Amino acid sequence: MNADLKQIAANFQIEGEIESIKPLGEGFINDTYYLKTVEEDTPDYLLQRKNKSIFTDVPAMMDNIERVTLHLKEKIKSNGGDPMREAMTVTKSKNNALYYQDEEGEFWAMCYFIKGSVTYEKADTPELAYAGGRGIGKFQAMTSDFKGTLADILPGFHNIRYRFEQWDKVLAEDPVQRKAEVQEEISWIESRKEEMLNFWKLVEDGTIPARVTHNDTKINNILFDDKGDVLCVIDLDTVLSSTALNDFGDAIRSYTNTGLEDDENLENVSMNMETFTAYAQGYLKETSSFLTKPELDYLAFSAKYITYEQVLRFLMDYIDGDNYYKIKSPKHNLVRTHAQYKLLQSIEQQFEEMKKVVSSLTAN
Ligand code: GN1
Ligand code: MG
Repeated sequence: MNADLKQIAANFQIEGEIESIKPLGEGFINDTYYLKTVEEDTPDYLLQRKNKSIFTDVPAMMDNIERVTLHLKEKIKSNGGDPMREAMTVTKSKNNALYYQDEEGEFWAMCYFIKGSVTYEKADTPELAYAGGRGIGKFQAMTSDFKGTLADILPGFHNIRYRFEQWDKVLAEDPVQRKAEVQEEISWIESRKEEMLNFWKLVEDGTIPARVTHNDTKINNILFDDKGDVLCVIDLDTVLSSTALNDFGDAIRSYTNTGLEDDENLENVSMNMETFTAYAQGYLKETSSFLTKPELDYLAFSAKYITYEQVLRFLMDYIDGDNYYKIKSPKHNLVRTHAQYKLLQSIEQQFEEMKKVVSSLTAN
């Protein structure tokens, strides 16, 4: 075991003795480790080094997480649930802080590992998609009366107007001379600009309301139990005040993809209508009582919006010289761009059908 990691972990209020600390998962942003304790009756933990070049205010981020999870726990308790299993629990440092900062200035945070929980990289069955939809739906239902404001720790995160500002800047600079090579890909972004801005205007003028949102609802950010029901939502780094549509759209981008997010074989990639329907069913079961008409009207569109945004973000990172996402090969961000574009095209082709599904699920 890495001695430094053990030293870092020792700064948190851990129950039990550390047995091992091993790297876990495929996150693109933070580094995550699984900390196992020796004793059977003490919890295991997840230790994370937060990416401080992306999360420039880790204390504010951790404060958002703590306030949202405490709110969730109150709700779960009053519903007779188990707050330690149905919400994430932050483990504090020995100084009672929500993070620990090491000598190099790196920020570390810890949370309980929920025993018996399972994560998936793909939604292989409609049942799993239905359960995932209910999970995010419940999260939004339980936070719908959250009082207070969340710090905007990632300004402009799913704001396409802000993304276009970044985009124009990166294209103007073309720092590693890759622009010439991706002219076609650039046209995919440019040709849909207006459509995306027209939607975002409705968020800006309040037609579509702001709520507590997760903002990173891919399937591997949900913990399921061994029966396939959702236990809780994890990876709360991006909890922000934004539109609920981002959470629906990002989940559809992840759950309905018949291929991988970075599939090299584009034949594998498409939007699966059955998975879409199942996710929408689960989600609307929990949320249709409080979502507004404009939100319901744009629910299907949000899948287009977030998938488009993801094409833009991967392509922009490629043109910028791969500074944001971790990559596994030199053209990884370009491979991701192509795979997500294929998914976007598939969503566009099935868009009318998607809207019909949402209408039929919300008609009463
Ligand atoms: C990142 O950290 P991770 O892998 O859960 C990213 C998301 C992207 C996603 C693409 C803070 O999420 O916005 O949609 O990769 N998170 C951040 O898979 O940028
Ligand atoms: Mg994650």
